[in-house]
Amino acid sequence: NMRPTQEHSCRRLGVLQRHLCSSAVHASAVGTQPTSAEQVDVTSPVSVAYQARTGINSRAGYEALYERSIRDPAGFWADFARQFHWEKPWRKEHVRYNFDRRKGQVHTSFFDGGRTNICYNALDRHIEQGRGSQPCFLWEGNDIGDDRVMTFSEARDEVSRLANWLKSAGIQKGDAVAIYMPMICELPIAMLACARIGAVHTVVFGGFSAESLAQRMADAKSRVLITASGGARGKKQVLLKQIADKGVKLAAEGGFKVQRVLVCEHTAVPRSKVAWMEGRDLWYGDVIPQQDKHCPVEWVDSEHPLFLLYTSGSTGNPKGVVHSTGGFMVAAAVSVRYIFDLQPGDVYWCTADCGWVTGHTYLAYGPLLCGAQTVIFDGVPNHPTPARCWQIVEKYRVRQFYTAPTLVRALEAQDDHFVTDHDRSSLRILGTVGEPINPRAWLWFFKTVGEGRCPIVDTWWQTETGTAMIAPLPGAWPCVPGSATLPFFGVQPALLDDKGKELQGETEGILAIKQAWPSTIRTVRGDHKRFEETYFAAFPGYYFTGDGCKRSADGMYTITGRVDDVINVSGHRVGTAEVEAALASHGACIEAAVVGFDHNIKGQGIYAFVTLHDGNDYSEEIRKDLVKTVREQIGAFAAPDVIHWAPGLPKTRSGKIMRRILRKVAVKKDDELGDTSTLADPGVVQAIIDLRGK
Ligand code: 6R9
Repeated sequence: NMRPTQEHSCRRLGVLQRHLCSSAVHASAVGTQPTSAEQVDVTSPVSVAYQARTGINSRAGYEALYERSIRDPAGFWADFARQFHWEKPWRKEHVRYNFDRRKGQVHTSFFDGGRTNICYNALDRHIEQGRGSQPCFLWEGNDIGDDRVMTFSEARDEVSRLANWLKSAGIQKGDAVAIYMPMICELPIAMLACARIGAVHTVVFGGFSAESLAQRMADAKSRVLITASGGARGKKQVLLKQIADKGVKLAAEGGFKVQRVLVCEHTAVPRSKVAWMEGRDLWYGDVIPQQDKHCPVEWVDSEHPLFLLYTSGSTGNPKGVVHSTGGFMVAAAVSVRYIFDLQPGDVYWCTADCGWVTGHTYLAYGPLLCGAQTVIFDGVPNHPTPARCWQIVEKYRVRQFYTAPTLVRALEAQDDHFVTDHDRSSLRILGTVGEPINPRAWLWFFKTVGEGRCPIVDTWWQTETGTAMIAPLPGAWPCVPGSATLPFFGVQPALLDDKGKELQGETEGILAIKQAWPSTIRTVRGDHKRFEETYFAAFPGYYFTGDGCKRSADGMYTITGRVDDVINVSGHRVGTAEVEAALASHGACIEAAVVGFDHNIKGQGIYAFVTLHDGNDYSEEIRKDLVKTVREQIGAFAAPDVIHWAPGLPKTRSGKIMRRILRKVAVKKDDELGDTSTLADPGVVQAIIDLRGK
């Protein structure tokens, strides 16, 4: 029973919060129940400093602002946009959107008519305001003692040199540039260099395979690739350039030529170890320092694309999600300011890799736009010991720490002394993203890491939404384990039944969004039709999220997980179709069906049922080879945890695989298979069960 903690925090926070805490007791009693069996009845304190700074000190205070953001989005967002530099102002009625396909093309635009540059606003603006000598990047390498600090001025100089080189390599406004790098300062620098000249960056996570890289470069048509010699992950070396070379070769075989590869030397992999193609490859260290450190800013329309980021859905190849400049800029800054109470100069650490959307919005752009110091960690949380994260928190005196539930669970599994040996008194706000957080992990994060002092902001959002959509405001109401609580400004959630009827009050349904927010996905690169079909066809008039969600009687939202065939592995989205396609590309495999299952650390794991061609042995060797194929085609994080041999797959008479049955077989719930009479061959289920563990 966790009541004492709650009362304790109420006592510490005084009269005003006593009122808030009692309403939280109410909230957790009637709604926002943890989804898992572990019932945890605790709420975190609200932040008094936050209340003083934002003037929002209650749910009512939030509601007043929220209502305006829904009623008058143009006026609401304009008030925030004014803190940035706009070369040309936006029109008064700058918000336009259509989410209803029946009324014409789906589209969104914010700050229509305005011209700006996000790199200028993230760097130059601070320098002009006298903050040039303040740090913006705090880089922490894989090995202890390997670190680097960069100021806003130094970052702008480096960004400008790289931007000048990109121009000399023929990159123009609107061109795509692929970035495939470890977590070094040059990664956000490369993103900003693209933005400076109006080029569109497409960062490919360093854990993706050569095939995935090739596919993305070809789809984006990026003639230039920025990469590194390699990287270090704990004791392991990653030969990034070698993978990149293969990616460039595969793209060429598919008909797309990458013309220039700019390679940063990473200490983990020295130059001498890197294969080289003269004329195509260039060392960053040879060419960038020669460039002019002044590069004029390219002013772009608010709707000019800022970046492309590929993400997995339930079908087909990954989609290139397109985000635009102005709306993304304003929403990134406002959300990190209000959800993380981020102030200029704050030391803020988001553990995400820049290869994922969280790294874009909340490691790079958001904190820089707010003038904060953003920690860039190039290592792994358990190297040299599981204390590494807390050493970093202590070393830099981190104020906000934002991570994924999977990392919380992995560190929770270690002895607590790894945490408590280090001073965490600098921490003010903790955050999670990427997947539902189970109440037990939440509680450990809250009590052991945050010493019961720090609100935990559980932020729900997606690559497509660009910025956080449902998240607590840490000064307005207490956080509740496992719940993202209330929608951020401008976000109007709706819970639908499977026919698209909007459900009211306390309920559970499919989460959809009713009106455009500034960082709405604008399109899918090269395929607007697919964009409309994926996100706006299921329920006309709504953006379809793919997530299930509950709403409590007092309006709090709790995400319950995907309702489509997307598996969330350690917060990484993996499409079942992609893994199935990779398995089926193996010569021995006829067919595969992939489902997710609950996994202690990763949240979900990947469970694959595989049928082999006649004449192939169901052997350990083929099993290993199949896993290798997935690693090679997608990346190590998508490798199946289990391969279960299946002489046939359970299909309906129309040939549809019944994953419902396979999900039960995967977790050994053979008595919960339900109705199997519609299967073309009901006998196949027992045959699969008989092969479990074989
Ligand atoms: C930002 C990001 C999006 C999917 C999303 C949902 C899951 C994200 C969550 C969460 C529960 C949270 N998700 N945040 N589920 N609680 N706080 O993760 O983007 O990689 O596109 O994944 O992740 O299922 O639909 P992305």
